[in-house]
Amino acid sequence: MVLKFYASQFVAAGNGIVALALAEKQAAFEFVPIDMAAGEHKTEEYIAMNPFGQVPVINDDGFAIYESRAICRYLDERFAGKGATLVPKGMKERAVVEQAISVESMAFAPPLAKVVMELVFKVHRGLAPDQALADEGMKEISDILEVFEVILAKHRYLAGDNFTLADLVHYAYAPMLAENGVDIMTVKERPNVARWWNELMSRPTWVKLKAGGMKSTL
Ligand SMILES: N[C@@H](CCC(=O)N[C@@H](CS)C(=O)NCC(=O)O)C(=O)O
Repeated sequence: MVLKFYASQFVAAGNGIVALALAEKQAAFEFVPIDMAAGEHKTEEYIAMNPFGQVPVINDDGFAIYESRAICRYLDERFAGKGATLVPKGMKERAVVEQAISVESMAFAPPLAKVVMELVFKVHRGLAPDQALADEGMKEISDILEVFEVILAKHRYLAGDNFTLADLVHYAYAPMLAENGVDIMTVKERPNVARWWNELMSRPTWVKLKAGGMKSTL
């Protein structure tokens, strides 16, 4: 029974959160690096696992699944009883986690993707960012973080006092901001967001992953 993890080498985006979920679950897996520049995510064999031709994918002994958040939920059940519990079993606790994940995917991720495109990807490619688009995205992110500030004044993490998938999904793109000189997650005007984010960024599983990359543990 081999669980294979297909992703790019970069600990970021969907690849990063699946790698973090695997680390949190202390899961043994075979890492299959996908060379996207060479189009390895567009081969017939790969498309058979993910018809969208995107990373990440996991293949659990012939059962292939894509979409990073769905993969994380699967891993939490697949490795139930090992490592951190990412999605609690209680109906109400789980609903609160799902509520926060919905906010992340529907409200937080879209403006974040806009800002990362303009201020990270374009800059790395030597292209001029569209500053108006970036500013619009930053304003949308700030508006959401204002609400996070209220939520995080009440408890340590987004869905209560335990680290859950609600927090984990935020590792996808937001770390790229500070890595590229854009500070929005730790501004002093939002002390509870800053406390939460600093805690996430210094979480041992994340620090180890960023330092060592997607380690194969099989
Ligand atoms: N919603 C998907 C997004 C996956 C995604 O956009 N993957 C990018 C890399 S971060 C990709 O494979 N891009 C190549 C392509 O679309 O051809 C997830 O969370 O897994």
